Amino acid sequence: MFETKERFKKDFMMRLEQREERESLHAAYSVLSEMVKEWINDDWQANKRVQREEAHKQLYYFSIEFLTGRILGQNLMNLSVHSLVSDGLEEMGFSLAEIEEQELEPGLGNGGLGRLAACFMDSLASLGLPGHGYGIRYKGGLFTQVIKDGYQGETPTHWIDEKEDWGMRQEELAKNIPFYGNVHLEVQDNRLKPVLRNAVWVKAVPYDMPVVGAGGKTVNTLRLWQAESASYPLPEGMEQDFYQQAVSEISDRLYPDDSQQAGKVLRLRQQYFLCSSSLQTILQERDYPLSELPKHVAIQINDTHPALAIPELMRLLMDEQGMVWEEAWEITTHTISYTNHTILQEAMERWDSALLEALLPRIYMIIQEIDRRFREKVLEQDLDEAARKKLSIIEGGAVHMATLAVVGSYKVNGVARLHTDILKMREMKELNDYFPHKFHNITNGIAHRRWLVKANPELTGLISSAIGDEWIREPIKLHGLNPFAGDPSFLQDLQSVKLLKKRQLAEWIRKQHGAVIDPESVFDAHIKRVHGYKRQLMNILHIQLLFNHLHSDRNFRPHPRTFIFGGKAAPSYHFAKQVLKLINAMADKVNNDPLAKNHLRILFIEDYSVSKAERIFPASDVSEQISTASKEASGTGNMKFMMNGAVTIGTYDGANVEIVEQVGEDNAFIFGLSAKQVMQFEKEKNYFTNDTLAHDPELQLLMSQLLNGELSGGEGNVSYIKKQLVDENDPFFVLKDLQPYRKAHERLLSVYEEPSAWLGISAVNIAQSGIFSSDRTIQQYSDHVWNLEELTNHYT
Ligand code: NTF
Repeated sequence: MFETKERFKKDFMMRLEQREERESLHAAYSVLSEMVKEWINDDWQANKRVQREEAHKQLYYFSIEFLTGRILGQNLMNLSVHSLVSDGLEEMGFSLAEIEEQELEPGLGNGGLGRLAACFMDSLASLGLPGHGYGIRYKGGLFTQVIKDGYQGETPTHWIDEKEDWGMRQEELAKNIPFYGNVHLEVQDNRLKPVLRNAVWVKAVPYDMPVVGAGGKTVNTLRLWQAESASYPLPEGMEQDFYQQAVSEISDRLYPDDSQQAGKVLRLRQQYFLCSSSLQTILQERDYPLSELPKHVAIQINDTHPALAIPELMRLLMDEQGMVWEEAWEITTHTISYTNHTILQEAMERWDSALLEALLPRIYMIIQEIDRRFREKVLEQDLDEAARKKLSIIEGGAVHMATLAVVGSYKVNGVARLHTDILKMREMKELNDYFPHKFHNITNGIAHRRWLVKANPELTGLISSAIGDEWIREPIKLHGLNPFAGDPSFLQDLQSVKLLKKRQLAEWIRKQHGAVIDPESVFDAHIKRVHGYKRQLMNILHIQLLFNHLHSDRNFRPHPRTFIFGGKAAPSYHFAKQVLKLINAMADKVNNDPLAKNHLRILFIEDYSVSKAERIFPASDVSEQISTASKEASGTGNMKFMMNGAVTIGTYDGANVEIVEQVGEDNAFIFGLSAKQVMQFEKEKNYFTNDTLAHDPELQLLMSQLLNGELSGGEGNVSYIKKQLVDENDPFFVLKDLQPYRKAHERLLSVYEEPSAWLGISAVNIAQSGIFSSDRTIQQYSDHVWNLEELTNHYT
């Protein structure tokens, strides 16, 4: 099919001609994706066979989110036929880019956590490692953001087109999951056994998606579960309609909260649904003795959302397989490992005990027993009451999922060095003292194949023309680019590529949003979820400072800048929604101001998504990574910008620390409070907004402009913003860091005005970005946690 261009053209046309609406782009998409699926299928089946026959250890990555982005283009690229197909289509009068746009984008994630899972899938397959994903096939992905009068509205996103789905329904592999009911102790086979009576059963049906690695040989599986009615009798008194409604809810939609615990029973149902169906499958598919499970299987839980895997594996091993507690615990705690992705208190999962007990009575019993046994052990140590509390799984009427996750796994990792240090020294200090060898760091990474090779073919070409293309297989070899940071002809080419990507973005924005932006201006991008700690507010306040400066000082006429924002606010997060409105209101004001508009532009990109991100990263000059130090566990957007040659303005937070370590302080613009200072203020509770405002008339003016509506042109309510900045003493230190931020921007702009210096910095950023490939991340997980072996047929 894809052996030669001519063969591809012939096959493609033959199939297209059989389609009813053969003129439509959608038909072209349908034919092309059908061909790719067929092409992948042989290798997929072969891979499954080899992985079974060679008894390779398998990794299963449990995650409540997989933010894959569009799939067709990614597969074409990893199959190494992207340019063949693109050229072939062009000769027949089609555009591959337009065809790719036909694919409905699965938005099965909120942000970094879900996207990380998708990058990991790509790296596992590309490294030839047997690693698979288990997740949920939400019918509604993350909501579509619609901006009306500057406000965010949300509409449901339905991404599933059953006919075109990349997932294959595997009816015969369905599993049944019990909820509610009561546990009875009954005598079976001469021993007392807990039996669940009167449960409500839900059927989990898997949809399997092939995950093709680079080179096309390794094809792993991403299995997404869909909830359906089970053919079990309903508990007494339950109506069929009610049941069906409750069942379909489970995989109906993704929770739209990023860094915020929802605490809703539906979310808990989703979590158990994922864990139980996945674990049942793993146990049933095995052909080795159960006691050897840890030798054959590694399970990674992506944050605490799948932490119920721990008591569920215990349940299956004891209640269904007849093991005793000690043996089941030994196996569980040698199979499961846990990644922590946040220390924000509001994101820490704590489930109300009564709610958990009612929904999952047997699971709750097991959690109680894990807690009881662990408490007993802890009592053997000489610890004070406060420390003991921190080591309790059930505490204050709630189950602390992070504690459960740590106690029940053999390794726990944070996602950037600073984050892991904070976990070990502060957030989970007591647990780390108790389990000194469990905690370790593995810094996040990104799939360079999607974020550089696919998103920026022009830059990819330039890099390869300078240093060859081995870096695509081994991204650390981007180091070879370092000497080019002083090579004027390379830098000129780099500038041309950036300008081209900026023009492409500007053109797309003109078409999509009707807005005009100037590719000669500095593109300064802040794209991520809207959140207090990510400080979009600080960015917008800084723009107002610039606006004031322009109007008060005739000599201040800075190089034109376009401030690009993109991101969604959780629907119930009022503060974030006010910030979002403020950005749009400021955009109206600034973009229409006769003086300011020559120097400043603000653009809010509606409904930020993976595919939009693929356009923005390559076109950006400046990467805004300005979270309050200590709050952003890692960040991964920072790495995507860097790899595309954007320069970081940011705080010493998350992976920014390691980015600056790679490029050196001269090649990034760092400002503001350190994590240590922030944590000190938090501990002593001795920071007051007024201390910052007292000696700063500029900030006083800014605050009055914010509060009297002048900043937003009289548009929008800022009550939540006021509450946070004034009444709550600015917990994210927006005002405290504002002047240092402004100075960092001044330094940045002065370097930008010297192209050779700026481009040199940009080149160093690209050259030093290889370490942030998720290939490196996955290799570390494999070496230090999972112990996987490369498949033998990889790259043959
Ligand atoms: C996110 N965590 C962190 O906030 C990001 O800093 C990090 O880059 C990603 O995880 C991936 O590790 C979450 O979304 C959650 F759910 F943990 F709050």
